[in-house]
Amino acid sequence: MSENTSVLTADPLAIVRGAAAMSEAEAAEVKRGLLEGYPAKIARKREKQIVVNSRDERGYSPEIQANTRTLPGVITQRGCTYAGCKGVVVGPTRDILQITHGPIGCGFYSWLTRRNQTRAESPDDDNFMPYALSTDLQDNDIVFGGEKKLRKAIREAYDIFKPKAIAVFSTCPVGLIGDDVHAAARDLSAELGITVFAMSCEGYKGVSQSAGHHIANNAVFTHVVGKNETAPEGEFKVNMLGEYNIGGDSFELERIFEDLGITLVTTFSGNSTFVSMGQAPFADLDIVMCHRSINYMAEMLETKYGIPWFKVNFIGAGPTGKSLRHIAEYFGDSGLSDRTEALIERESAAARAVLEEVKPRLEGKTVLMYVGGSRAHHYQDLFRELGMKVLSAGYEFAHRDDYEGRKVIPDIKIDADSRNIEVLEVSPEPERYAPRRTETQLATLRASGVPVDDYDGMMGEMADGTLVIDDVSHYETEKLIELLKPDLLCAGIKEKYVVQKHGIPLKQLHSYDSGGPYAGFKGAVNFYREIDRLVNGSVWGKIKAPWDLNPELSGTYGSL
Ligand code: CFM
Repeated sequence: MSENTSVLTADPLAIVRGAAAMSEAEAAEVKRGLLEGYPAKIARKREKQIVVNSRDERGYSPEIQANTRTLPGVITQRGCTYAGCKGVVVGPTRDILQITHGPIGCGFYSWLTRRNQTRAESPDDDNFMPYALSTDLQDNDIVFGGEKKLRKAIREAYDIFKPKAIAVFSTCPVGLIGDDVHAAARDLSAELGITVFAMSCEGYKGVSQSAGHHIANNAVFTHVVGKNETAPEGEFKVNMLGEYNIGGDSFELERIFEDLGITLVTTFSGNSTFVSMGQAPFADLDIVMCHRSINYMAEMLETKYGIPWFKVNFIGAGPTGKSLRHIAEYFGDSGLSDRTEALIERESAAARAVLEEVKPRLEGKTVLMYVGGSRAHHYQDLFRELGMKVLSAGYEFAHRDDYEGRKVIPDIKIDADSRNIEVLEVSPEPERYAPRRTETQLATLRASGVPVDDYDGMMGEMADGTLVIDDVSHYETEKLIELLKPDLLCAGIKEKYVVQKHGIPLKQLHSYDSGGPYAGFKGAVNFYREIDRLVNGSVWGKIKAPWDLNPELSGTYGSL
């Protein structure tokens, strides 16, 4: 069966991955085209980060270089460590009051820009998400120190909001001037009688936002997880890790879990609270959506409390069904399994009906996807459902394991930049450690295809001949458009308008533009319709790029 099998003869939601639209030789030609515009030194480095996928008989992909510094002068789409810590992992939790210790710009630009939604449940349920609190450091503070100002800010914030917890985020200058944010947090925690914790997540701390994820995982695990002793009710208790409720994705998944009788103890951290994260050790299973940002938490929860985890993907109707079946299999309850099958059948029918309508208009169209650290993978099956071909995909800041699978973790070289980020020493907690499944039970689950404690990475699921690109640069994006002439590009706001000026639609897979949810069955239907509208819109052929109308400025490299 090929990927292009008609909707009339095969189930479009069956997960069948077919051949690539390019041969390996054609992909290698594109790679050469990308590198030839660079000075030799830069081309040598980029060469290791641009890989033609070609799996061996075990399904192993070639090695890709990832999580290394972007070269000076290359325009990257990456973000900073503060962004990964504040904006991504801790940010979506509505009842932790968050203070940015730094100049006002860092707080301002992380203020409601990620579309992570939340829903307070009652008038007593704190929701601080609309606020942006900053110490607004000035030149004077940089010279004489900002710690006093931070202490004052924490007290003032407490007096106004009376929160249960306060988190403090360090920006670049804080690390440079040496403010002891942790001492301030400790003292204020004792003084105010609430949880106050600080993170040394200065923007430059790592090579990208990925370092900020790790720092946030450590802080939340240390200061929040396990701090709420009230056990949640429920038969099938699950934590969902790495789902941040962009465009309402978590709301859609919460609806499905509720329908199935699955208790979501907490999410890290879409639509989450300090209160629910504190209950995480009561769950019997951790499901991991975004491996890159939260795999540290999954491992620590397993080591300390004995909760197994596995990777899920709720993007696409097929993957959603598969992930739900894995959860049902883990719990091994016939009632839950029956409810799961009934829900899949019901909701897949609606997805198939929409596919029958839109697929003939999209079949065979091509897409390039360069997103973050997990979505470039998650969206591939959704495009396959539409009959579209992913020619090339890549992450901005993922690590080799997100590309090649966790099996390569022992081979990853730890460089100075990674050594900068603390790895917490975690051991089983004597009172609370209880392995939820025996080794034999876990082995049985693995044998039936549940990826317990594992993630296979993006490349293993991509066809041979697809071009995998780490930390794609602005120059390369334009060159890829010239060489591959895709029908659609998926990336973020930094790329959006340049790509559209080329007459090619761009769907933002970070913020979802103004759309979503795209997770779950209903989300998949939203995405099918959105992509149909975008790709088949008549406006694109009418666009004339400004650089086609006016001569462009040209320049040469000063040195090679
Ligand atoms: Fe995980 Fe994310 Fe992503 Fe990410 Fe992000 Fe995001 Fe992303 Mo933008 S946590 S790695 S740091 S799935 S903000 S919700 S869309 S780059 S692919």
